[in-house]
Amino acid sequence: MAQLPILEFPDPRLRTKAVPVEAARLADPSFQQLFDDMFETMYEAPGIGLAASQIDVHQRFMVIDVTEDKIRPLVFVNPEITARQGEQVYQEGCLSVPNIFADVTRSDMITVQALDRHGQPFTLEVDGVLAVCVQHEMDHLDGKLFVDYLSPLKREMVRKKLAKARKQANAA
Ligand code: GNR
Ligand code: NI
Repeated sequence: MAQLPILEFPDPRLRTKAVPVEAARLADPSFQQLFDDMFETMYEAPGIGLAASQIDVHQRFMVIDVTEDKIRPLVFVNPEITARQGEQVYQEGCLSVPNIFADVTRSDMITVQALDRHGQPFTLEVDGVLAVCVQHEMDHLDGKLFVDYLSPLKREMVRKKLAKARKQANAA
């Protein structure tokens, strides 16, 4: 097991559009190791989701566990949202935009189809924070970040705040 470094805004690599996973690759032990390492990285952060894009792997998969006790680890490979209903506003954060939080409006309830870590297709109807997280991670796979929903002025303030925090961390 290993913790992986997480790319941070405004790293241009976070803007990469991820390509579909070839399902045959899931039989590869190194791919399975990657899932385990992503869960370890997410749990240690701590976070409730992690998209491959954030660890500089530009293929369409992500891991999520929104439970307090790490009892529902979910892997989504090649996820697609097939239905949406309603709207919800949730205060989001992102491991690639540390210590920044902002309200984002997304679909309230979604149906998502994906492959699990072994290549088995599944369909899940989700709402609440899990629905938020699925949409947030799928945005990463398209090179999109939650700060993109903010005004350009606010996004620039976020960029400056992170640059300052990094500078201070390096000076210490
Ligand atoms: O850990 C995370 N928490 C979170 C809170 C509100 C909305 C979305 C998220 S996802 C985030 C982890 C992350 O950055 N995933 O890409
Ligand atoms: Ni994120």
